[in-house]
Amino acid sequence: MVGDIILARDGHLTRQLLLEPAKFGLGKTRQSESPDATTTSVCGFCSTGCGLEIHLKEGRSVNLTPSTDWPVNLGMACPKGWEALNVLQSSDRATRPLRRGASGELEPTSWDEALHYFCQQMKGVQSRHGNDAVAFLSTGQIATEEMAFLGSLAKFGMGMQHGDGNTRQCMATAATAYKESFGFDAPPFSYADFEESDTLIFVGSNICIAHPILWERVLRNRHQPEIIAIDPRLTETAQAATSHLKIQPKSDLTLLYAVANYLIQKDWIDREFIAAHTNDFEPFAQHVQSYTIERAMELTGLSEQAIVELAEKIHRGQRVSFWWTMGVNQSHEGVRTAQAIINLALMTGNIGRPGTGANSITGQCNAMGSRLFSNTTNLLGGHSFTNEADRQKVAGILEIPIERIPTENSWAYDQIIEGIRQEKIKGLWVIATNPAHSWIHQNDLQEIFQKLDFLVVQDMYSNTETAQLADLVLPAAAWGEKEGTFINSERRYGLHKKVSPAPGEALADFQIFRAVADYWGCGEMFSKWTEPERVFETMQQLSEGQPCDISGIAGYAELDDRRGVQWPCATGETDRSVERRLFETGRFYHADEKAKFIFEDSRRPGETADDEFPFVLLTGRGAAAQWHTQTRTAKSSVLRKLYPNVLQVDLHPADAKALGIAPHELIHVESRRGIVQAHANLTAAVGRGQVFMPMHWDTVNQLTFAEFDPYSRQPSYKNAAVRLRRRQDV
Ligand SMILES: Nc1nc2c(c(=O)[nH]1)N[C@H]1C(S)=C(S)[C@@H](COP(=O)(O)OP(=O)(O)OC[C@H]3O[C@@H](n4cnc5c(=O)[nH]c(N)nc54)[C@H](O)[C@@H]3O)O[C@H]1N2
Ligand SMILES: Nc1nc2c(c(=O)[nH]1)N[C@H]1C(S)=C(S)[C@@H](COP(=O)(O)OP(=O)(O)OC[C@H]3O[C@@H](n4cnc5c(=O)[nH]c(N)nc54)[C@H](O)[C@@H]3O)O[C@H]1N2
Ligand code: SF4
Ligand SMILES: [Mo]
Repeated sequence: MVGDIILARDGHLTRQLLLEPAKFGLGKTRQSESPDATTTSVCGFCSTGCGLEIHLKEGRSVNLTPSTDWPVNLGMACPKGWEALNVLQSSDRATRPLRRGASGELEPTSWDEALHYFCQQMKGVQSRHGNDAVAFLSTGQIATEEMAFLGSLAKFGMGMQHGDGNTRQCMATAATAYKESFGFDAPPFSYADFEESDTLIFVGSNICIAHPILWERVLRNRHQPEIIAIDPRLTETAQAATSHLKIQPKSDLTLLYAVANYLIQKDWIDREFIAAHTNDFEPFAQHVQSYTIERAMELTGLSEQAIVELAEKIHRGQRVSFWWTMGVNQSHEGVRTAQAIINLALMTGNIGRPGTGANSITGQCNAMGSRLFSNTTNLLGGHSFTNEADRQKVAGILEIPIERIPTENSWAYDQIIEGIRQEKIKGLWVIATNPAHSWIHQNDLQEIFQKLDFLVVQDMYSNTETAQLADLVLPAAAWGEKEGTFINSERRYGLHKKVSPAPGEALADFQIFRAVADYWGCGEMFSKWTEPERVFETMQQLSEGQPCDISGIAGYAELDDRRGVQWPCATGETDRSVERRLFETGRFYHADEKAKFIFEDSRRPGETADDEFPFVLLTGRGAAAQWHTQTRTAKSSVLRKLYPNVLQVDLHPADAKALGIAPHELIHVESRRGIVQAHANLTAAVGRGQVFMPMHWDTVNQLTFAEFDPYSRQPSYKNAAVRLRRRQDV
C-alpha cells in the first residue's frame, strides 16, 4: 500500500512523506458529516464549470447528478459530466511509477526509486547543459493550487527558466488580446449575459458541441435574440442560430474591419463611450477605411447583404454580446482578430452592461487558473517576471530570495519544442497533457522528443501517446481523487473534492510536487504548502491589489457554501452577488483606465490551398461526448456510443462526386507533412474546397501546418492544405 511506503532520500530514511492515508484520506474537505450523503464538486472536463452532486456511500462516490443550485448549470450536465466518475475506472490507469529499463520497456518501480531517478537525471542534465536545459509542459486541467506549486517548484526550486502549458494551444491568443486591449487578461462576462443579450454573435465557436451547457443558458434567453454564427462550417451552432455567415477560413479579420468601417461610415458608434473610456480610436478609424464591403466580400466569400446585415444587427441591438473561441484563437492572426472583436464592442459601447461584452469562452476546466497561476508566461497571480516590484512582492510572500525568480519570460511552447530540436533543452517534464497527440505537426514533434536525454510524463493513464515515449511515468490521481480549485470561463473559482480513492500507488499531482521538492532538496522552500488550501491562501495573498484579487474569499468553505465565487473578490468586498461582470464603471486596467484600440493589416496564412493540395483542412471538436486526445472519454462505454467510432473526414458531396469518392469510403487525406486514412462523410455542412476532421483521433495532427500567431504564439490548428485520394489511386 502506498500509505505504508517510507520514502528515503540520500540513502537515509528521512521522512514519512505525504503519504499518510489519514492526511490525504477520503472525506477531508468539507464533505458532509455523514459518509452516506452528497457533496458538491465542480466538473473536471470543460471550462463551463458545472456543479455536480456526488453521492457517497461509506464516504466513497457511487454516482452523481448535476447540481440544481449551482449558478452555472442549474441542474444540467452534458454527457461528459454525467460520466465523469466512470472514466476513472479503467484498466489502463497508471497505478505505479514506470521506468524504462534496459530492455527498452517501461517497467514498474517504487516511488522512492522513481523520485531518486527523476532528480538524478534532471540534475544530471542541468550539470551537463545548464539549469535552463530542463523545462516543463503543464496544463489547464489540474487544480490552480497544483499549477502554482508546479510553477514555483520548477522555477524557484529547480532553477528552470522555461515552462509552458497546453493553454498555449488554446487560450494564449485571448489572454494576449485582453492584456493589450484592457491592460489585464480579464474576460469581462458572466454567464447571465447569455440570457440578457438581445444579439449574440458567435465567432469561430461551436458552443453547442464544445460548451453544451452554456448553449442551454442561451436557450433560456427570453429576449428572442438574434443569434449569429460566423463559421466556415454549418455547425450544430450555426444550425441553431438565427443566421449563419459561412465565412472563408481565416478571413475574419477582414470581415470585422469592414463591419467596423461600415459602422463608422454610418455613424452607428457610441462616441461618448469612445471618448470617455478608450484610446486610439481615430487611428483605428483611419486604418479600417480601406476595408470596404467589396474587399470583405472578395476574401470572405460572403454577400454584401450578409455583411451589411451583420453591421445593422450590431447597430440595432441594445445589448450586443460577442463570443469567440478556437476559430479565432487558433489562427496566424488570432490576437488581432480577437482585438477586432474587442474593438467592435468598445466602439458600440457594448461592454460593462448586462448582455454585452467581448467575451472569450475558455476551453479546459482550469485554463483560467493556468493563465493566472501556472507561473509560466506570467509570474504568479498575473504579475510580470520582468518587473522588479512584482518579483519583490512574490519573493516576499513566498519568503524566498528574489534571486530565485527568473527575470525573463519563459519560452513559449513552440520555442521549447524548437529548443529541444536545437538540443538546448535536454530534459522535459510533461504534466497532464498529451503533446504527442495534440501538438501541431505531430510527426515532427515525435522525432524531436527522441533528442531528449530524459522525458518524464505525469498522467492518470500509463499508455497515452506521450507516456509511450517517456523514460519515466509518474502515476497521477485524477479529478475526483484529489481536491483543489478550478476557475471557469466567467472567472468563477469552484472547488473539486476527493470522493474516490486513487488507484494503486497513484498520487495527487500536489503530492507528487511535494515529493519532488523534498527529494530535490528544496522542500523547505515550500514547507507551508502541506495541502492545497494552504496554497490557496498564498494565492490570495499574491492576488492582493491585482485585478484578479481574491483576498476577500473566506477560504474553501466560502467557495463551497456560495457555489463558487467569481474574481475579483478583494478584502472588504461587500458585493456578494452570484453573477458579476467587469467594467461596469467603464474603468479598464491600463494606467489611465482606458481601453485601447489595437489593429494591424490582415495577411494571408502561411499555407493556402493550391493545385497540388486543393482543400483547406479545418480541425476541431467532433462531439459533445469526446474530449481531446480521448484518454478519458474513450473509457466510458456510454460516451463511446455517442460519437462515430472511426475517424471521419467531412467533405462536400459535390467535391466527393468530382473525385469519385463514395459515402463512407476509406480514403487518404494527405498534406505536405503526412498521410492519414479516414472515412468520407459526405455533408454540405462543410464548404466546397474545405474538409473537417475532429482532433480526437491521434493521426489528425500529422497533417496540420505549424504556424503561430506572432504575438500569442498560439498554433493555427485550423488551417492546412490537403488533398484527398481514393486508396486505389495512391
Ligand atoms: N465535447 C468537447 N467539448 C470541449 C472540448 C472537447 O475536446 N470536447 N474541448 C474544450 C476546449 S480545451 C476548447 S479550447 C473548446 C473549443 O471550443 P470551440 O472553439 O467552440 O471548438 P472547435 O471545434 O475547436 O472550433 C470552433 C469552430 O471554429 C471554426 N473555424 C475554423 N476556422 C475558422 C475561421 O477561420 N473562422 C471562423 N470564424 N471559424 C473557424 C470551426 O469550423 C469550428 O466549428 O472546447 C472545450 N469543450
Ligand atoms: N488539430 C487540432 N489539435 C488541437 C486542437 C484543435 O482544435 N485541432 N485543439 C488544441 C486545444 S484547444 C487543446 S486545449 C489541446 C488539448 O490537448 P491535450 O492537453 O494534449 O489533451 P488532453 O487529452 O486533454 O490531455 C490531458 C492529459 O492529461 C491527463 N490527465 C487528466 N487529468 C489529469 C490529472 O489530474 N493529472 C495528471 N497528471 N494528468 C491528468 C489525461 O489522461 C491526458 O493524457 O489540443 C490542441 N490540439
Ligand atoms: S458542460 Fe463542461 S463542465 Fe459542464 S458537465 Fe459538460 S464537460 Fe462538465
Ligand atoms: Mo483548448
